[in-house]
Amino acid sequence: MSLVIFPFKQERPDVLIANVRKASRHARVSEVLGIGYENEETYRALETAAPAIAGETGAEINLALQRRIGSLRPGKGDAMNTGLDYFLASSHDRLHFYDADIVSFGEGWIDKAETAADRGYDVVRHYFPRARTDAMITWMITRTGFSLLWPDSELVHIEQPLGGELLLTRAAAKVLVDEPRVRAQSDWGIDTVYTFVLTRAGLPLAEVYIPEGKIHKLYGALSDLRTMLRECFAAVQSLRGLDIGSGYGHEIERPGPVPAAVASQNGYNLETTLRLLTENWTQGQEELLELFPGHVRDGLLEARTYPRFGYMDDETWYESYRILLDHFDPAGEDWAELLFKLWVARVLHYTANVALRGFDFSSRYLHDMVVAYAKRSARAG
Ligand code: GDX
Ligand code: MG
Repeated sequence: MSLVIFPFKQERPDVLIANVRKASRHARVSEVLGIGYENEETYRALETAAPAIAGETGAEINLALQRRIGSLRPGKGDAMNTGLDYFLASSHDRLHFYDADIVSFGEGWIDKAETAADRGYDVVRHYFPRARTDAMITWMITRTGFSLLWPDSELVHIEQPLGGELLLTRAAAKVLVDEPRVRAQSDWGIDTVYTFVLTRAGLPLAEVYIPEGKIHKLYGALSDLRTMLRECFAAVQSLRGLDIGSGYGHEIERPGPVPAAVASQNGYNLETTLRLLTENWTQGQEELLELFPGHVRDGLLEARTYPRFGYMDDETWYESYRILLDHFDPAGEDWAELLFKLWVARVLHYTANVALRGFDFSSRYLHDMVVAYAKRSARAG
């Protein structure tokens, strides 16, 4: 039987409770566990609702607070690692993780993962159609970094390496628990490190396609993603130099038609984002820019008064990323802000030159971009 875990931190209680109910109705699920960041309103709402859901569905519903396991900012990583320990101490065969804020979640998500696991996969990841300007950390940070650093590996081909929706068997959970890097990664870098460590272990991997998409709490401006960006980049950088082996092939379910709502959606507010390039400048950032090619330095410096981004094409992003890998200091505030500005410029360039051309064009472009990065990096050696 399976355990479903929802890590959560101040979410809409009605959304979390509805998701717990849906998961607990599934025939394969005998327990649902919510792992909260702290005992606040969402936590207490689930606590109150749990006995009724258990009565209705026959599944056990439990709550826990995340334990302090890692050494970075206490965040989603501690919650997921708390979940892994709970799972391995239980008698369940399989563990599912899902984000708590998904309004399109359904029993079908569990079905798809269970069916793939029945066919022998130890790791099953869900992937989704996403708005063409969504997933910009996934594409520009994680997938780009994986292509640069491990161009011959399976990592290049994983659709959503940051997705929080996945199934693990006991064997897969054991691999994660035994890896000190995983234990240390208490922040947003957790998804990156899970993906890396599971791939390095060569565990059979399937990705299943969820056609209705992941509809969840949206961010207002790109600035809300600052911390996630910094921690996801630092996680990739921390793995640099590790051996992963070459690609072993994994099953990817073919994507189906994309819902009109996803195909037409824009992921962020352009007007508020443009201003981000002009704000929060320090002398320290200006000095760090000396490390970058002349056109990046000059372009970004001009953005102090006018939001310029025309220089940040895919080639320039590749070069800038290499420099970031060599020099970025995860503890440095000037570095965090400079990384953020470079990434904003890259996202704006992509929006103006690619995303405007439509959903299919953008999807092809992004897939081609990471494969081209991998080829270029493999040639460079
Ligand atoms: N217990 C706990 N503690 N839960 C947390 C914490 C924390 O510190 N931080 C976030 N969560 C929960 C949150 O309530 C939600 O259920 C889930 O983790 C994901 O957080 P959310 O704010 O919805 O993040 P977002 O932007 O939707 O990101 C998710 O997708 C990204 C992606 O697919 O690109 C999340 O799974 C990311 O890890 C992933 O990178
Ligand atoms: Mg979310």
